[in-house]
Amino acid sequence: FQIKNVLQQVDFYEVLSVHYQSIIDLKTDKVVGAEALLRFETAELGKVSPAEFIPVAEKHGLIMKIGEWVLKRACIDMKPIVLTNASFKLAVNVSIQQLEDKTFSDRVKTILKETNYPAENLVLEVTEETSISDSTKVRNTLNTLGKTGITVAIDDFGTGYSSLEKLHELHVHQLKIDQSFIRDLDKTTAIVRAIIAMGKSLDLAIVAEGVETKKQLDFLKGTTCDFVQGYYFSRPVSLDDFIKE
Ligand code: G
Ligand code: G
Ligand code: MN
Ligand code: NA
Repeated sequence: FQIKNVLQQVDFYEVLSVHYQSIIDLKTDKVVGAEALLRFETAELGKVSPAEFIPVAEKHGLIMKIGEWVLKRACIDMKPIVLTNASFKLAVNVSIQQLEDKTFSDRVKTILKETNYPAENLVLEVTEETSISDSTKVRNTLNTLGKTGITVAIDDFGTGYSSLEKLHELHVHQLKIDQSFIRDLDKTTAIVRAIIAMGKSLDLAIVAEGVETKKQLDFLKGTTCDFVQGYYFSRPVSLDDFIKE
């Protein structure tokens, strides 16, 4: 209730900020991108995780506005980096509700135009849910976005129910293996190998999330996984700290 009131009554820039977490190329060990992660903080409520306030925003019809705010902020923030590193990719999370809105792809295009940010340098991350491949609205939005040159990634892969084959029919280019698989690698080695092999056979780029140890990294270096992300390299940090890193 309080989160809802704040989001409805206060300008987003007063309570929201965007942090960035590096994404690293496994072959070169170089930073090749960053994921934008929303942060919410007020004097009264303190820090509230997006896992808590995003569902509130979705429930009260605020997710489109918040999603546009994050995307625009992140494009402005990352533009200078893209200018000096043409292959740098900014990844922004979007919720299914945004993809179900038929104005979404036009709104994204407008933001890219306004910020003069290249579509080729943007990844939109969609959490894997059953509805992704079944919804015609989502399918249409992903197809339209795919044609603009934007990369579409399936986030938290392995936690939902979509088959890789179904995903391949959508305009999806990247899989992000859910961090729970990396955390429990002792038990999930075979699953992780299988996800990477299947993903690669469908020409998808693979990102492993939640890499926290050298051991996890060394395992992944022995696979054809493309990119890694996690506390071992960097936590999500403010723009200032990200630029310093
Ligand atoms: O950064 P953190 O681990 O607290 O993020 C928790 C969850 O919130 C993750 O699933 C992440 O994808 C999601 N999230 C973070 N930022 C955004 C955002 O800008 N939009 C949406 N839809 N989800 C976000
Ligand atoms: O659902 P999504 O993958 O977008 O969520 C990303 C979330 O995971 C962010 O909130 C980020 O803070 C968190 N995160 C990123 N790297 C690590 C990590 O190495 N370990 C853990 N436990 N969380 C991480
Ligand atoms: Mn994500
Ligand atoms: Na996510």
